[in-house]
Amino acid sequence: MASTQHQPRGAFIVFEGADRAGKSTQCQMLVEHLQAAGVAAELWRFPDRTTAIGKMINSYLTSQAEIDDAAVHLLFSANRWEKREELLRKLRAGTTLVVDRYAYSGVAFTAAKGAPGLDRAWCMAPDAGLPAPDAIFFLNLTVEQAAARGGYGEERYEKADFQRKVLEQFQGMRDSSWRVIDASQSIEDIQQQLREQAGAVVARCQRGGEPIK
Ligand code: DGP
Ligand code: NA
Ligand code: NA
Repeated sequence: MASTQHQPRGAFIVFEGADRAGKSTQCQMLVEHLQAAGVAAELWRFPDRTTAIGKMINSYLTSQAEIDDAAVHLLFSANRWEKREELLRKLRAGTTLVVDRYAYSGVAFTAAKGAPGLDRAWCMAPDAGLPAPDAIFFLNLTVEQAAARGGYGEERYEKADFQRKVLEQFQGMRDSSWRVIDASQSIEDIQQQLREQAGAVVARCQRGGEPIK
């Protein structure tokens, strides 16, 4: 009888949400928790501003450069594509990756601009074929709650009106597989839920996850 042997591998765990939802804090805490529990785990983030493409993206986000909306969208996508092989290599070698933003931010932030022709379908196209996460945690926070956390920063997208549109895009995109976390809870309560849920995903992949595609 044919049976599929699934190799043990690392889990690919993605965090999404609007700015100021607490993703970076929670990702950091989760990775430290996993590592302390003996799990090989790394914290990744997109955009990865350290690459040549990432430096262009950083110039754009900090308003040192103006880049056409479509062109910069493709740069954000290219920044994920250029990390694809390393990402697959790590997962197959058994390392769990906790990733602060991925292609869903890519779609939400460009589609939120409402630029002619750059609808959600157009935005999704360049990311088609990137590895699919094992779990997507969406840290859900209203713009009012986010703003009450001490305000947005200085970067290009960090404005309440724009963040509201980004949230609408996320709501329109998310499906039942997304794990929605109420990000207005305390840091500790959120982390507790993440540890339970992410821990189960990591264990499943360690036992032999579906081959990552
Ligand atoms: P962060 O380093 O997570 O704060 O992200 C920087 C900003 O860039 C943030 O406002 C979200 C936005 N962003 C992240 N990924 C993408 C993407 O793929 N495309 C676009 N247009 N914006 C993105
Ligand atoms: Na930011
Ligand atoms: Na962040």
